[in-house]
Order: sequence, then structure tokens, then C-alpha cells
Amino acid sequence: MSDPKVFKNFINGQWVESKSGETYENRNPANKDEVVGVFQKSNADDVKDAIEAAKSAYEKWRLVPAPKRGEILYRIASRLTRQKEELSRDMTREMGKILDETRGDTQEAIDMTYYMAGEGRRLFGQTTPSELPNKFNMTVRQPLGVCSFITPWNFPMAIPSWKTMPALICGNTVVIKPATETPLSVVNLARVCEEEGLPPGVFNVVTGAGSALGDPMINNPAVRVVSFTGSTEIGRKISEACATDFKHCCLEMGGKNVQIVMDDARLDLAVDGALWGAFGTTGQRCTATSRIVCHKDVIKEFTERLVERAKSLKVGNGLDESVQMGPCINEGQLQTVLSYIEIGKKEGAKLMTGGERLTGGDYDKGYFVQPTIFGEVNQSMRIWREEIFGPVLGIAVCNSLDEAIEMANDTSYGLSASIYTQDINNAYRAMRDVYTGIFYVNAPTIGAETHLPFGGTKETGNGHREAAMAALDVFSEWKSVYVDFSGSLQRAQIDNA
Ligand code: UN1
Repeated sequence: MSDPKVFKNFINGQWVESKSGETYENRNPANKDEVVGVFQKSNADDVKDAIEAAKSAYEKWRLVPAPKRGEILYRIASRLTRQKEELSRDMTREMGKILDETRGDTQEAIDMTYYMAGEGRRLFGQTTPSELPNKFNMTVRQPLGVCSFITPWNFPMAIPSWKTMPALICGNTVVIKPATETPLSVVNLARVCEEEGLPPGVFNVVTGAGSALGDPMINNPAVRVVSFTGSTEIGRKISEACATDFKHCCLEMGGKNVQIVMDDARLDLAVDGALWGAFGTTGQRCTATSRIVCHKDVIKEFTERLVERAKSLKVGNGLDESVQMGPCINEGQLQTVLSYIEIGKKEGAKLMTGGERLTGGDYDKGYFVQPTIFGEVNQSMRIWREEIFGPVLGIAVCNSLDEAIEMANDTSYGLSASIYTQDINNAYRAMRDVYTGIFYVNAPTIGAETHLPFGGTKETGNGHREAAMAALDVFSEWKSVYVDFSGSLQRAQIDNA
């Protein structure tokens, strides 16, 4: 076997080694024997260099007309489209999710890049009358400067693009630290940016561990925006660190997403939705369905049908097109999943299917676990309350829509929720009363589109939204501009009173 490829950091338009002189191997979670690549184990000095590069690039980039910035983004989107297949294959090798899904991930990055490229010719502000004669009022968006991104492994290209593209179109510059487990997709994104003429220093990549790089990414005073997707625990610390010098801080954290199934639901659809929502991406999505609240009149049939389908899911290496569910990302995550399965059993939930690590043959080379469903789950159980981030679904019973809504809201998180019903009144009531950032009717809890705001309530977020026009509010600040062409001093609130 030939030596694995060594990938470098991307700082100021150059591919450079870490000043630490150290590297780490990244392996395929479906096959530990396969080294996906060797990456830089960066240190605080590398981060400092990247932030300095971003800071000096900002002075020019902010003055490039936004439509011109948009043209570069169009070119990036177009190259991502041309390279979609190879980018997606790289992503399956480093992250494990099946090819269909990594193609979706790459597509999400393409969609976001095109969307933000178009913003280059909008970035609308407002014009509004003045209360005084011969005076003109308007608002314009202004960029902030250097943005630091810490991104997760479950969407290795989509989530970095959600943060990067709106930041760039507004005129900011970027330093990104991709998840230790999935650096290749961000390195690939950097290569595309370089090839399509993004100026040096505008987009910088530093790979390595969050424990070593988190603080220098966040605490540097040149950084004006921090955007993080990951656990609520780390998000809280980042929020506190940003508060000291008032950095913009955008957090997208945990979820415990619910699918409500009412007695009038189309059960075939509800089963399809639950299967995809719970076991897509091996349950490793912030938006994954981890709770079902099902009406008592249909719970038996719904559960039987869902269990039967879950049992037949083919688990394996995502590069095999017939596989339907890939591995967990690493041994630690697999152990977390297995420990929650034990907790669920001890708490008295009824294991309906799954529950075991998959072993034997190729399974021994990766971190595979069976799709797992618990019945008879109740609101006091930890498997109901805590985010597991794996293919574990709990089903609880309800007697009415009111009770379903109360149960849906009984969580510290608030990312995504869905209802399956044919009753339009029930659908609208649930839409209004379930307190989440994303809500679906007759569709699973996963599947957000890039031109709608993405984010959640309560401990899922801190009030900001990613994607769509909402992202522009994270990466720009309003400037209100008053132009007085009267030729005399006019005092607002006084001369016109
Ligand atoms: C995430 O899980 O962090 O809505 C992102 C979805 C995807 C994005 C998920 N479009 O499931």
C-alpha cells in the first residue's frame, strides 16, 4: 500500500505545515485499516498566523464590490458541482455516512454557495423617509472582520459552507477549524476556493484538536465573529468567552427532536419518515428523530411496522451503494450509543429491535451498531431527555394532541419537530404550539433546505439562525445612514415637533 497522503493547513493562500511539526492520521470509521489522510496537528501559533492572514486580507476583501465577491462564489459553486462525486466519496471515507447522504451534504454546500453568490447583488438594506425635510435615510450592512468557525464531523462540507459563504459575501474573512475526524472535506473546499481565485488570506484552514485550538480561535481580539456547531456544553463555554469582548457568537447545539404520529396519520408515510429521521446519518444529526410520540390507537401497528423496517436496514460501509446505514464516527461515539442502550434497558424501556454492536467480518473493522428502537419510553427516562447522537429511537404513547404537544415540548432542546396527521387543524395547532426552530408537517425532522433559517430554541441555540437571509445578520452589522441636504442644521425630535 502506498503511503497515505499528507494534507497541510491553508494559511494566507499557502499550503503550510504546522509549526508543531506534528501530524495525525485520520482513518475511515467503516474500515480502521484505511488511512484517509495525514493531517496537521496544529497549535496556537498556527491559529495566530491564520487569524493574522485573515485580518490583513480583510482590509482589501471588504472593499471588493459584493457582486464581484458573488462572482467568485458562483465559480466555487460551479466547481463543487463538477466535483460533486469525488468530494462525496472522500466524505464517505472520512465520515462514514452513505454515498447518497454525502452527495446530499455536498449538494447542500453547493446550494448555500449559489444562494449566497446571489446575495452579492442584493444584500438589501432599507430606505425610509426622514422626519425632516431635505434629508435622506437608509441602512447598509457592514462586515465585521475575522470570523472563527469550529465545525462538526456530521456534515463535513455543508456546515462549513453555511458559515463560510454568508461570511464571505458580507465581506468578512474566515479561519476554520474542521472537526478532527473530518478535515478532508474542508481541505477540499479550500482547494476549490483557491482554484477559483478567492484571494489569499480570505479563507484559512487550520486542522487539529479542539482542545488545543479552541481557545486561540476564540480569544484572539482580532476575531469578531465566532460560529460553532456542536455540543451545548462547549457552546456555553464559547458563549461565555465571547461575552467578554462582545464578539458576535452564533451557536447551533443539541437536539432531542420529536415526531408526533396522530391516530389519523398515514402510517406508511409516518413509518418512512421515522425510519429516515432516526437512522439516516446513523442518527448523527442535530435534527435526527430521537423521540416518537404516537397516539394510543395506532401505536401498536406503527411500532410493528417501524420495527420490521428497521430490522431490514442494511448496515455497512457507505461506499457500497446497497448499504443504508453507515458506522458511528468513532469508538467513543459508539460506546456512548451502547451505554445509552444499557441505560434505556435499566430504566425499563422495552427494547424492540437492535441494541447490539455489529461484529464479525468487515464489521470488526469499524464502529457499527444495530438500528435500535425502544418502546414504552416515558418522560422521566434519560433516553427520552438526553441527546444520544446515534441510531437509537424511543417511542412513547399519547392520548391526545394536547398531550402530544406537551410531551414534545418536554425537553431542554428545541431544534426540529414534526407531526404526521391528515387533520389540517391539528397540523396548524402543533405548528404553532411546539416550541422549536424548525417544524415539519407530514415529513421527518431532518431535511432542512438552505434558503430557510436553520437553528433552534432553548438550549439548542442562542437566538441566531444559520442559512438563508437570517445568516446575514450574524455576519454583518447594520449602519443607519442619515444624509442631510438641507444646507442647515436640522435637529431631529426638536425642529419638526
Ligand atoms: C445537522 O444535523 O447539524 O436538516 C445539520 C437536516 C440537514 C442539516 C442537518 N439539512 O437534517
